[in-house]
Parts: sequence; C-alpha cells; structure tokens
Amino acid sequence: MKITDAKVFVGGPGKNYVTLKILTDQGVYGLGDATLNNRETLPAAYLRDYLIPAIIGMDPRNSEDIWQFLYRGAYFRGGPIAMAAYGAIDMALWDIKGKIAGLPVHQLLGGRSRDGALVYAHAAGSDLEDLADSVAARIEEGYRAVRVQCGIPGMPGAGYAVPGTRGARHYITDFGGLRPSVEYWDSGRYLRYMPGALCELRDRFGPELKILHDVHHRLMPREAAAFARAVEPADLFWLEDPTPAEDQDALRLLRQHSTVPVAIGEVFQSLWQCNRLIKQELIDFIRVAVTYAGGITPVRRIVDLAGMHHVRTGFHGAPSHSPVSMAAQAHLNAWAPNFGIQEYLVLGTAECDALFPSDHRMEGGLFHVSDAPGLGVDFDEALAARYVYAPGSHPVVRLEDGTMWDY
Ligand code: CS2
Ligand code: MG
Repeated sequence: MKITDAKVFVGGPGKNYVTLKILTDQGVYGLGDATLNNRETLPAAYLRDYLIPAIIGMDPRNSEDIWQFLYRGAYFRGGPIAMAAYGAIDMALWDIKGKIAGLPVHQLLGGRSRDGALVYAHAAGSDLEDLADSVAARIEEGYRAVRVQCGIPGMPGAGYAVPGTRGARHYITDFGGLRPSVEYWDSGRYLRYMPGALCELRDRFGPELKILHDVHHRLMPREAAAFARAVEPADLFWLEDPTPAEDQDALRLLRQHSTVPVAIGEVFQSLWQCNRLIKQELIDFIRVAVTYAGGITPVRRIVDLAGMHHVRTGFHGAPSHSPVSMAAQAHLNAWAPNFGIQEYLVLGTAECDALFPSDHRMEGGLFHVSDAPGLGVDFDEALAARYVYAPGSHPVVRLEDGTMWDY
C-alpha cells in the first residue's frame, strides 16, 4: 500500500481550519487537522512544501515509522508549526489504518473504557451576573462542567476571554486583520476579585457542577500560590495555566500551598515538555492537543506516562480545533484509562457539521464517539471550496502603564 498524494485545505465557517487529506493507491483516504490558531498558513506550507513530497510512496500503514521519520529525521525539529503538521499526517494515517481494518480508532488503541466522555463548555460574562446567566445557559444545554471567565470591576472586558458588555459573546480571534487589539490586565484587581466570584458561583450552582477556571498564564508564582489557596472553597474541578508555561518550577510553590487541581499543557508540543511536570506530579491534568503535540502516536505516550503519575487527561479543545482533531481526541478519550475531561467547543453549527459530516454526538454533557471505521469524520471538499483563508489575530495584553504581559 502506498501514499499517492495529499492535499491541504485552509478555511472553514468562521475559522481557518487546516485540513489534510492523504490519498492512497487503494482508494482509502485519511484526514488530519493541522490548525494552529492565527498561524494557519504556516503548518499548511510546511505540509505542502516539505512533508507531503517526502512521504509520497511510503506505506501509510507504518504510522510509527513515518512519525519517527518526520520527527527524528528533522535536525531542526519540534515547535508548534512542525508538530501541527506531523500531527495532521499522523491523524490521517490512523484514519487510514482504521478504515482498512474496518475498526474505529479507539478499538486500535484498546477499545472503549467508558460510555461517554465528560466535556466542558465555556461560560463568560462581563460581570458576575452576566457570567451566572451564561453558566445557567450551559447547564440548560446539558453540560455538567463549565469553564468560567469573568470581567473584573474596574477592568471589564479585560480579563482573559471575557466580553466587554453584558450578553455579548467573546471571540478570541478578531478577523479584522493581523494587527492585534490590546487588552489590559491588572493582577492585583484580579486577585482581589476573582476568588470571591468563584466562591459565589459555587454557592449559586451547588456542589455538583464542575467549575473550571483559566488564568491563561498571567500570574507570578507567589501570586498563583496565593490565588490557588484563596479559591479552595470554590472546589474547582481545575485551575488552568496559573503561571507562564515556560517556568515549570513555578508550580512547586503553588503545590506547597494548595491542593487545588492544576491543569497545564495546551501550549506544549511534545512528550519532553510534559515529562517533568508529570513525573514530579506537579499537575493533575495534562492539556496537550493531538494537533500541536504531534498526533495520536506521541499523545498516546503522554497519556500512558500521565497514568503512572495520577495525572488525568484534559485535552485542549478550543474552537480553533477542527472536528478532525476533535475526533482523534475523542478516540483517545474513549480509550484512555486515565481520562479526565475534554474541552469541547467545536461541533454543533450547521455549517461545520456539513463540512465535516460525522455521527460523533454530544448528549447530556458527554461526548459519544462514533463506531465508524477510522476517525469517523468525513470532509466535503466541494463545500470546502466556498471558504477562504481570513487573516486574524488574538489580542495582546498590556498592563495599564503599557508594559507587555502574557496573553
Ligand atoms: C484557551 C485557548 O481554550 C483554552 O483553554 O486557553 O482558547 C487559547 O486562548 C487559544 O487556543 C489561543 O489561540
Ligand atoms: Mg486555556
């Protein structure tokens, strides 16, 4: 069996999905997702210009060797662009493997370990009342777990992922062009306000709702430790990215002062970046994505390493992920003995479902993986021709005096 060709499509309904289609001499094809938010043309170019020409003629069934060829074969390797491109190829090869075996990918990994995978949605508000309305709406939709982000008095619309006005929606990507808008941040105001707000939500919604919160890497180690201690009465399911991801030692201080579950890893691109945090048991959830962590092949290894250290999965599932990588993650979620939760924001719009038909379904806050062979998601190429790439950016963050901060 041979890979004969591969095509890359960039675009989608309100998103620049990077979709890879690998074709074979036996008519079976595989799909992959290389979407890297706001940098979409780069993994696409890496695939088209370098990787696709190198894998044509290879046997697509040898997905492990092809992954090693891409990763170890490159002297300058890794980084989010390259890993997203390897990830897309790897997903497509697992899709092909499943289709020729007549089995869904989760069966190739070890089968189903659960009936449905717990997912979480996002709720955000310009203030606490607005946020409470948004949480109530998610519960109404059936979600049992919700990530909550709230405007801070004195800086509405300036927390991470919060709308500027009541009832508005917050979109991370602004398709107005490549020059980012500026949001402001004040750790002092955040630290004074947010613990009380989270406790208030816990009181209002009761003990059963799983509440998650994302700090988006904005606190210093001492502040993060103090914040983690202050939010303990809110009984969070997790506290996400409390400190900048580059400094893994930062978490030690937090761990010494709090038992709040910590989730990290959406910006990690390899097993090596997860290795220390997992082995030293400094985190409770690992947040990698099958796209920019390089595909199912390496993420399966991360999951197994995590399982040895009581770390559960909580894969990244921001809206920038296409239904193809969400399907790849759904198969891992169905199998992983140490599954925790899945961030879930992608399927559901009619346009998206038409472009990527599948019978994966979300019901009662659980994701039910499809039993169709392979990844269980298809791609309508004719429909894809309607969508074009739209340059976008997410905001940058500055302190009130103009100092740059972590987005
Ligand atoms: C976020 C991401 O979903 C999350 O947890 O942290 O949405 C992140 O802001 C985006 O992926 C950035 O592109
Ligand atoms: Mg996050």
